[in-house]
Amino acid sequence: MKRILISLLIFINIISIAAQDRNAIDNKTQRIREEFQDRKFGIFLHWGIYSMLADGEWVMHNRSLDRNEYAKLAGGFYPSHFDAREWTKLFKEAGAQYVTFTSRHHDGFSMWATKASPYNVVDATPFKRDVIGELAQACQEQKLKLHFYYSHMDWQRTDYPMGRCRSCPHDSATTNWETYYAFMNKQLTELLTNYGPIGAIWFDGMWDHPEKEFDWQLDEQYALIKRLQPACMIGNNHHGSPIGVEDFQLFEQDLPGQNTAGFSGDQKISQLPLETCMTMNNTWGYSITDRNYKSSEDLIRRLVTAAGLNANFLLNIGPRPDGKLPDQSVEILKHIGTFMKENGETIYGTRGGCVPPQAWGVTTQKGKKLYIHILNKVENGQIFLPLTEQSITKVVSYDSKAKMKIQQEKGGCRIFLPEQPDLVDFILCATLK
Ligand code: FHN
Repeated sequence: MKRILISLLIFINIISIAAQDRNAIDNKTQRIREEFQDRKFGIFLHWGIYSMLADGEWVMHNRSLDRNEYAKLAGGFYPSHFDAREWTKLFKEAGAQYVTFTSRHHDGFSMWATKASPYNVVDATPFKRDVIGELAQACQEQKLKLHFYYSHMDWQRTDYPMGRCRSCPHDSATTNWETYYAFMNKQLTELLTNYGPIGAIWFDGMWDHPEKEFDWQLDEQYALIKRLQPACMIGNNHHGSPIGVEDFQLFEQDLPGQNTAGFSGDQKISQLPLETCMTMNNTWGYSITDRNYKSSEDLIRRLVTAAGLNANFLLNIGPRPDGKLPDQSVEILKHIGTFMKENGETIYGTRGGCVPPQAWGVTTQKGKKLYIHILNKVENGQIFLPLTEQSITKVVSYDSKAKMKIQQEKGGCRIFLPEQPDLVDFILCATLK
């Protein structure tokens, strides 16, 4: 009997240690996700040999280019001005906290020294430098987290099972999911083994096979990522609600809740961290004709609105084929940097405030501090904050610290504003009771 009791106790002990371990993993995942949310602002980079054609990253598909001819571009890729340190210094000064880089886009060209295929920046170009290696080093120096974009779809490989995008077709007899899947996993293993701690893998392209029955074997692939780097988050731009162990939810060209660009589909906003990615102009990869840049003010307001909606803002740049960033992008980054230097406290580490978005703007919150971002013109010199569970004791201008007159009313608090300054974001700081 005594022996049975002892065995039982040992068994219970093992179970509770296992449960503690599971909690420990959960707590760690929670912390990693929160740290990601705290970072708020990242830079997306779409760079590959497509930049040489200066017509966006879809040029191979859009012009139905022959895969073998397109591949020859690699032989001329020599971005003589590429300087990862210069890039990351600029990103840091702009207030970004992480960088998401296209390790391999849909054209199938890899921007690192992969052994899984010779079609890469080291083996197939005269440049011969490991772009990702240099970027990883520069990000570490600037304490910027590095995320990798990775395309599930591939227009170059003849083993990729073609889906909807059929502009660069290959003989379907060569399709081989097993070799293609093994290739992707080999590449992911390299990316997560050779370049230090990686913040996230950002998948894209799964929508090439909209049919539900197409099996991407995501569970196994996601498990591989977590095995190699447990702290690496997984996001997937499949234009749907998060699946499996995905750590964050992505929105393309729209803030959560919007669907102006048509990529949000019917996805519901989940409890996971959210991230909106957006272009500065209309294209992700470098385009020589696309001068349709949003203004810095517009982009700052979008960044702030994303924060108010509890989402990170991932702002894209398409570097030129010579390795420089487009002048317009550099200018925009400088403006954002000035704004973030002065007002970053009201963005970093905050969450969407207890007052939901209003016609005049949004709120962000850190503990008892509620930051009120007035982004639009207020007509009658006052704003109303609907508050049911909390009340406000004091409101000051974030900038001048001048005290605002407030009036408690049924269902919230009214704030009387001074003449609205001509600012991209007029910020007030309220103290919650
Ligand atoms: O096709 C891509 C596109 O080139 C770009 O990478 C964007 C970024 O979100 N995602 C895809 C379209 O959903």
